Amino acid sequence: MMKLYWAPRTRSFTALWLMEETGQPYERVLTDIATGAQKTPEYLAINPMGKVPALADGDATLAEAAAICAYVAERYPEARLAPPLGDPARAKYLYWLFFSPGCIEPAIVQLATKIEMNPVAAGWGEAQRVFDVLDAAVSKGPWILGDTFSAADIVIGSGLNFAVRMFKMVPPRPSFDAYLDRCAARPAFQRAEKIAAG
Ligand SMILES: N[C@@H](CCC(=O)N[C@@H](CS)C(=O)NCC(=O)O)C(=O)O
Repeated sequence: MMKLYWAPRTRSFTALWLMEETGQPYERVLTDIATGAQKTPEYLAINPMGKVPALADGDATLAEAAAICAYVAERYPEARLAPPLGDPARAKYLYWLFFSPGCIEPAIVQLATKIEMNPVAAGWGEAQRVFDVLDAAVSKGPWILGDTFSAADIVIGSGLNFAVRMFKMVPPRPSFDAYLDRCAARPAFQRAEKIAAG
């Protein structure tokens, strides 16, 4: 059984939502970041960054919420959380999976800190453009790939939920609200929210 290392009210929510969507049993290992449990030698052997979430699948271990989503979606193909190899939808699936850590996360940090960056040199360009691109993508709906829900929605949806609804670092937009309402209506999202509340 996979083991998910998590802590309440953190980015662990992404991995909790993911595991709940799979319908597979998993063990939750509470890793209390308030007590430094994420910086013990045992935990650093799993995630040398000393952050949650992390996942162990037998001897295989990994961290980074988006990577965990990609890994689990492939391990449980019957959960249909990723377009299969060879499906053209995989191109956009991978694009959005990487867009979150590559563009959304740094854009959020830039908005929160107001640090000026050269948009040509910064990999995410301009924060405003990141959210305009995302706005256009989620406006079409219902999901980021159109009719098919995927692990990319878990990564994008939990990131937006974190930034727009929980921490109010990104101004709301009608398209974000409608998309987040669709995410929040999923039973797996609701179960994960209850767990993540601690
Ligand atoms: N890039 C990581 C970020 C994970 C992260 O920043 N986790 C925070 C909680 S939201 C954490 O574990 N902080 C504890 C620490 O840094 O000591 C991911 O996407 O999984």
